[in-house]
Amino acid sequence: MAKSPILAEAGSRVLLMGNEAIARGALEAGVQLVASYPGTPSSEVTETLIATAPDCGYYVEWSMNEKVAFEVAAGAALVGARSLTAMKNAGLNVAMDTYLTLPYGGVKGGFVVVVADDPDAHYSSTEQDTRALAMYAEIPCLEPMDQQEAKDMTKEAFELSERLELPVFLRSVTRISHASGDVSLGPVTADRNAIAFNKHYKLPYRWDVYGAPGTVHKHRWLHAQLPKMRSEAEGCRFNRLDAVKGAKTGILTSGVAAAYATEALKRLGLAGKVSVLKLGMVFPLPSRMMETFLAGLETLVVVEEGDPMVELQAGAFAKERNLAVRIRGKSLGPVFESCGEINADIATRGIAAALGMKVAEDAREKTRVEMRKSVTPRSSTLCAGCSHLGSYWALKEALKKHPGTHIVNGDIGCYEQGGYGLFASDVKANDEADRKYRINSPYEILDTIYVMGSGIGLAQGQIQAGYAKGKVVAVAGDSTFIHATLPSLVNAVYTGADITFLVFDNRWTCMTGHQVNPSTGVGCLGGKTKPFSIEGVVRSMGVESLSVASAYDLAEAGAAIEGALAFKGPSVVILTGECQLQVLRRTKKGLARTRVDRERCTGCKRCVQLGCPAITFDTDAKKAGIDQINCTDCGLCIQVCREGAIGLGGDA
Ligand SMILES: Cc1ncc(C[n+]2csc(CCOP(=O)(O)OP(=O)(O)O)c2C)c(N)n1
Repeated sequence: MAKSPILAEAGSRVLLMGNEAIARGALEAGVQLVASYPGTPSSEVTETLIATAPDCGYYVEWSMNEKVAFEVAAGAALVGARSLTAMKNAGLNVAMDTYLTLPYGGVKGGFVVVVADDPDAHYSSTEQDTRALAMYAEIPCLEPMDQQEAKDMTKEAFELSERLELPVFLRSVTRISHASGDVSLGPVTADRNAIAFNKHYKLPYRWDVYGAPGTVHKHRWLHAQLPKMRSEAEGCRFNRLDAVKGAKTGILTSGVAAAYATEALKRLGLAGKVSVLKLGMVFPLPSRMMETFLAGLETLVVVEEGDPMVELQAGAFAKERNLAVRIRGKSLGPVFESCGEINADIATRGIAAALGMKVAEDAREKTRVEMRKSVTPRSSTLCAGCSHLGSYWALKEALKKHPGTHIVNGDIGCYEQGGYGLFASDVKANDEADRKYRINSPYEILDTIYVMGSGIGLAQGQIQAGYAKGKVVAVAGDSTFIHATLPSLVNAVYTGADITFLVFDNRWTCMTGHQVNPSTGVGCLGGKTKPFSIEGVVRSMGVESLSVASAYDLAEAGAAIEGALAFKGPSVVILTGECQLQVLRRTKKGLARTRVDRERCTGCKRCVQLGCPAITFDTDAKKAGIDQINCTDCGLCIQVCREGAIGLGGDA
């Protein structure tokens, strides 16, 4: 098999996805340890480094959550190793406690924290801009404008981290991480930092935030690094000033937005006519460069992806120096929307608006609108034969047996699609009378969804506040169970909360691309791991009502859920059923055998309500059907049909 392009020779130019480019940068830097938790759009950084680990020889793991990952990587840096952790925007929130404290003592080996933000929330619960959190932690923040910079910055981030003895933050975004571009490669080093430990390395009790001379002293040490960081920013080759003599207009831009701004200036005929400062290090700002850039400017347009982080820093900078420049961006004299992501069109319109220029109507926008009309609107669905379909069916049937308005608290994973709501236009918002339990679609069963692990905590608050008009339920997948629900489950047992918690155990971290976790029983480099039992963990926490049922056996799953709902106190049901995509990959099964007997089918659509995308419906003949390519023969629709019209009739 051809060697991965990630391992191509130094000097070659290869097409890499941004996340692969980041991984290559880490290889060129001689990374020694990688610990991450998956999260779109960051996962391929670590997936790539898992694939190259056997060739390049370093330690890599999928950790149980981002806090653990951060700590594993930080621990390695304390003993001198070059280490990297990668996570999505929300992942940083989970790591926050250690993340904000570690800089007080800094690091010895280079430590790079890669965070992939998701402006426009393509795959996330929020659009949060984590650059502000680099500033908050008082560590340097790098932001690549393309895949080449993603590679180069990652490599140099390790060196910067060692010069400053601080973690270095590398902020990517979806359009860098998941887009591909040409990248010229440098050499992959075989050099490795020596591993050693010195309790008083350069400072007394260096790695003990409480150690003498105390926490404030360590904070002071961190502040003392700021001038060094500033001088690094000044010399940073990713900060580029193209000053135009006598220009009254300046464009301040960073990261992927710099690529959009460059395109916008071309479209507006402004290239070479306005001064441009492109930042690759967005915290701290390069003061001298900023002074040179801003001198004589009347208008400054800030083009950036995310919050007005550079803009507000520039505003404070100009104010401090009494500069008369008028700043236009997302906050000060806004010319850009403050939410959603930007692109070259938006950058063009924003710059034009700031400068009072007219932009010709974008023909592509018209085409886009036309194209959208010809696309059938669809919500995303769970996969054909997904075990979550069985779990949701069993849950809704069990809940139907109890009167009242039940609350089903969702969580994050493939099963969050249980709250995607197919028919939002039918819903009368805020109309209490219309708040009926929409039980017919598995895509409308969840009432709350926020972040990983939040469902089981919310459920406890609802019940402890006295909610008594229905049952209170929470659901979470196996990876989410391990990542973020354990303390909450202990809490429920401790307080005796009358909630039912369903664990949808499909053995993989599916939503983010089938990464392994302890319930998979396989390590990230292959090979069996110690058996991990969700059941054993739940039992050890003191949960008295605990059952395990197959999500593919609707009678068994239904009975288990009914038993749990009837129990007074915290109850847990583990619904098992391996992800069918993984089963299919292993078994390489051909066409499905499940068939609908059209004679028997009454067209009642009960099978359609299962929500499986392999079930079709002929609206003229009023008969259900099975898409044999998609169907996995999971058997759920066979159990759902009351007419006995579906069975394993076809040829294998
Ligand atoms: C803090 C945080 N980290 C990572 C993610 C990315 N993410 C979304 S769902 C998920 C886990 C999904 O696995 P599991 O709970 O087993 O459910 P499945 O998708 O397999 O049904 C992850 C890691 C996230 N949304 N938030």
